[in-house]
Amino acid sequence: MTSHLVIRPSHPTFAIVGHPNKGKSSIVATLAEDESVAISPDPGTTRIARSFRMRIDDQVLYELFDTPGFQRPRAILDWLRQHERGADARTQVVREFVAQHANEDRYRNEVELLKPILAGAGVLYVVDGAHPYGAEYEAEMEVLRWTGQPRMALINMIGPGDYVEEWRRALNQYFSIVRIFDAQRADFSKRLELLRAFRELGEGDDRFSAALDHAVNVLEADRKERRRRAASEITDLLIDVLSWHEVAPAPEHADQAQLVKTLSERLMSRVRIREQTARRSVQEWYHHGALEIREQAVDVLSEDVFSDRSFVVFGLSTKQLAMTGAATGAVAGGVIDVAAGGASLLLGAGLGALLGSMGAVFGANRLAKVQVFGAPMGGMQLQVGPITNPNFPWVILGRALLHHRLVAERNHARREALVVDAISGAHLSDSLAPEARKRMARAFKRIREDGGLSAIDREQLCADVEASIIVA
Ligand SMILES: Nc1nc2c(ncn2[C@@H]2O[C@H](COP(=O)(O)OP(=O)(O)OP(=O)(O)O)[C@@H](O)[C@H]2O)c(=O)[nH]1
Ligand SMILES: [Mg+2]
Repeated sequence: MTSHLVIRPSHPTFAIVGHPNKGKSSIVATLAEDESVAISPDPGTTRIARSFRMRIDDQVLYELFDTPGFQRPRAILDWLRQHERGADARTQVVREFVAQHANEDRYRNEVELLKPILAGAGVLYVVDGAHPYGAEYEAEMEVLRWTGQPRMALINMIGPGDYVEEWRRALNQYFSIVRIFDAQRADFSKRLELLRAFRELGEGDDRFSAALDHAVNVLEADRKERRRRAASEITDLLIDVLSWHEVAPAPEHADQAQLVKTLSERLMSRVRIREQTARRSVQEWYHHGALEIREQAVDVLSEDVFSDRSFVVFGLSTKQLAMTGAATGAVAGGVIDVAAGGASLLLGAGLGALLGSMGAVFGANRLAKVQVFGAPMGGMQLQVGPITNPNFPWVILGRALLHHRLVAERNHARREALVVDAISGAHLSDSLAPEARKRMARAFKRIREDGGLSAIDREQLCADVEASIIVA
């Protein structure tokens, strides 16, 4: 029964249609992973039909048309019935309706939403299962039946009510496939499920189902690829922030405490910026480039990376650290531990006086190594960094993993800022096997000592980071 299908583009196309304000655009945003789709509580937000293509690597997997809601379904249906000349001519009559009313403001919405359907798009009719069914929807469903295009109904749930069963009874009269799909909460697996259901809309058209199978395969492979890239980005972030240091000339008469402070701040600022850059990359891969992370007292992701709270929430526990340290010798030997946090200070000539002011200079965290040495051209140099606090890399890793998880799970229909509380952040220790933890601790130590990692060690660290990413 494919004779009524208009010649399709090489990828499947769907028109998302329905009553105003029922989540049509939200479904488009979710399925196309597009944060630019206009969504709002005001009915009539979408005013013209607009196409959104789901692309991976410049390959279009499918195309969705966001459309305005029905305005005068009864009036159209009356018109169609008046012009009826047999079931075989119904699609043609719809076409005539569009041709004759293309420039009429009265039917602007209907003309807009019918155009992509008449051009061959499958119909996805969206209703709100949280609100009761009403006879006013019948005209919409009947008009859609007249188009003769394959049709599926999606029950979205906007709010707490549950009228799914009555909706099902009504929708089954008009649609061969009826599915519940939560526009805002549907995760990746729910989206794939829906794409698999779309296959049935092809009604035996092999090219159509093959294209959707292909889309599912590409999306699954891409999901893994994003995870791999995230792991690689997080690995480079760790290597950067653990190897960096700041150096400045330190003349005998200089205010060295002030100099340490300045260099520390410079180093910390670079770390913060680097973390932001990593986050932005991850968000872009998940098509969440504009996602905002809201500053809130309870929001651990907007918590400063150097705050005590970050260390408690994201770092390893003292016991885990001690075990890790014992395994690698990371905190043992040769250095003076100034603070309980594990800072190690190598005191250079003339720096003894600094010891007393360290607390003020580094705040509560006492993070980095401070050294003074002779500059190649004579005189002294002061170096702050690399950051030696043993918990610091775990804090960076914990924050990056939580950020990744929230972004990967984030549905594109949701527009409010990403707000996270500490409770939702799974602690690092949950996702790291002890062996991996020891291996990573050794890598962190090597980065700090050697200023980087060999290709092979980097690969191992990257694999350990990837394994610790919780799959969304
Ligand atoms: N809680 C909740 N709200 C939703 C859901 N889907 C949509 N909304 C909200 O409902 C409102 C309308 O959503 P849109 O996606 O703009 O609806 P639309 O059907 O495209 O609306 P028009 O373009 O105006 O016809 C927005 O405020 C959405 O955030 C959902 O699954 N759950
Ligand atoms: Mg809309």
